[in-house]
Amino acid sequence: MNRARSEALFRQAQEIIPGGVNSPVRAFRGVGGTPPFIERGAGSHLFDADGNEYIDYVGSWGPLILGHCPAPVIDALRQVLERGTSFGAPTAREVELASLIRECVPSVEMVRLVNSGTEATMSAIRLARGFTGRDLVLKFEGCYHGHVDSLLVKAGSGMATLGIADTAGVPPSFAATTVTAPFNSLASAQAAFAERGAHIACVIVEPVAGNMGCIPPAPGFLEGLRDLCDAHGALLVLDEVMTGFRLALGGAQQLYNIRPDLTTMGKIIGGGLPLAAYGGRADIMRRVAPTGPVYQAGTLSGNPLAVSAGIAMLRYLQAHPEIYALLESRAAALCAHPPAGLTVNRVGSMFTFFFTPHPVTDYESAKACDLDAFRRFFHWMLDHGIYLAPSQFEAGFVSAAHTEEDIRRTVETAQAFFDDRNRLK
Ligand code: HOZ
Repeated sequence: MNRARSEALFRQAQEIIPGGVNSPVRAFRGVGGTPPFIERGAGSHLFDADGNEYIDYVGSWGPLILGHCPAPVIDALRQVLERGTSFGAPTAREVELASLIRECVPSVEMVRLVNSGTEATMSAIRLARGFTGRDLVLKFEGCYHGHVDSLLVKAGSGMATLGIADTAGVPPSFAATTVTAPFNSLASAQAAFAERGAHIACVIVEPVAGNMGCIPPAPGFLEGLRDLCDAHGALLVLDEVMTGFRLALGGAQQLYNIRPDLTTMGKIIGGGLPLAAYGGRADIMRRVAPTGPVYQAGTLSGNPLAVSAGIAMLRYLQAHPEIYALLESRAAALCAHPPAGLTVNRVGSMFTFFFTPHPVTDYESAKACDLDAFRRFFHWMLDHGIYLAPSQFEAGFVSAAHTEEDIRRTVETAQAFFDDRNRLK
């Protein structure tokens, strides 16, 4: 596959942008080589600067549940584009989107719109601290909640890919406000509460982890966290940036029947534009300025373009509940017959092929995968026109735009890799 233009662009980019990318996970550091520079997307396919075509399972890292350029979102954007790109003042559309979010996610009684998942989680834990008057946050190893200072402790996603345990630039006193426990270990969370429960403001968790690869919650794990929070007066924050509107219209909390105190949302909620949100119990959300003392703000928050895209996306999903069954069946077909030696984790349209024969249930078991075999598999797939996340520690996403033919081609291409066992060595 010719990637001469991408290679030239990557060389140029590295002169002027750190690592040549505007977010580390795009740099291919975990797999080596040159990332294709993308020119356009259509449905389930991506096209790079050299004219190569790929079936896309990254989906912009989650937002594109309808694929690239879905008509409802693009039409909505066209309609608002010429009326102004930002006002820094309230608009009717923000009320419409907030109401829609509440309809889809009933635990979100009030909501504040922000621009990124990082802003959402940063604001949610500030609010949890302001509401409870406590300082500590319990997070889980391998979960990633954006690049918030105190949450970059034992974090997944790019930190896992680059092998960075704890980032430079975060004062030890900030990191000390974070208590960690292994994902899916309720006993460890119980121990943390037994030791420091009076100081824990909140537990923040990805209900289905997506940032150490896809890892479902063990039965009783989320319920146990809910009980622990209730018993100790802490708040439960579900980070649904990845799972929200994807695993069900009401997110993972609908799927697992868990009612959090606060929820963070991003990705799908903005229809592919920069928009995120945090929301939850009204008595907690009223503590946000200007009604309460917890300050949080943003010039572009509630931006009219992003909000219009978000409304179009959520309205479409609400009007087409059959999409979730379609996603389930496409993703199930993709993951149906894992070759020996591979563990496939999947929840709905989120999945990861882990290069280990053992169950992957937490960060330790994810880190035990054969990263070199993953690297060879990744490049084999890419060279055959299948675009996967360039890291063992990321989830893949199936969209409603993926066709049976896309899935068939992907399965066949993967099978061809495994048919030659030597490729695994
Ligand atoms: N949560 C995404 C990756 N796991 C974020 C993408 C990024 O860091 O650019």
